[in-house]
Amino acid sequence: MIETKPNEPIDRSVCPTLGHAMAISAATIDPNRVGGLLETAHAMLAGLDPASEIGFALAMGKLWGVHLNDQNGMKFDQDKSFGVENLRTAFNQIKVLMENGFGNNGEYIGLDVKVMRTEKQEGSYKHLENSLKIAKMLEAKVEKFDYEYQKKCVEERDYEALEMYVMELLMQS
Ligand SMILES: [Mn+2]
Repeated sequence: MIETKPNEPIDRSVCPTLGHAMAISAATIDPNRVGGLLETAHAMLAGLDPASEIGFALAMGKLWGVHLNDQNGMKFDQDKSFGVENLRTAFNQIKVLMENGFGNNGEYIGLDVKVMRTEKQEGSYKHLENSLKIAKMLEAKVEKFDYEYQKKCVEERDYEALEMYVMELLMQS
């Protein structure tokens, strides 16, 4: 299982995206034994949308693991709490995972998050609690998502209405 990453262990990588992982898989003697693991921040550091990476690998039958977290721009690999920087992207990741029944066959989702350096000792597990809480809140949002309305918006090419629907879904309690 290849966890793709564009920037480490040195400042460039031969396997930065899930597309690269698929290519390496195809070149092995037993491609069935090779799959990918997508980490949110790693996709963002490659300039990609993590939800699209997840969807791509799912379509290829190659998404074997997921590490959810968040990332503020093109900096070091921050491993921030899931959803705290890019809420809609976090929603899109949960949405595509749920739509494809990820986990139904024993696949797992990890929270690859780390405590902020200056957090006091007593708060040093909050990043885990917060990430799980946000993931569950976004699951509830996906369960409320109106797919019929999405279909109607796409048919009518009313993409602004669809954008606003998603934003209102996320911002309303
Ligand atoms: Mn990871």
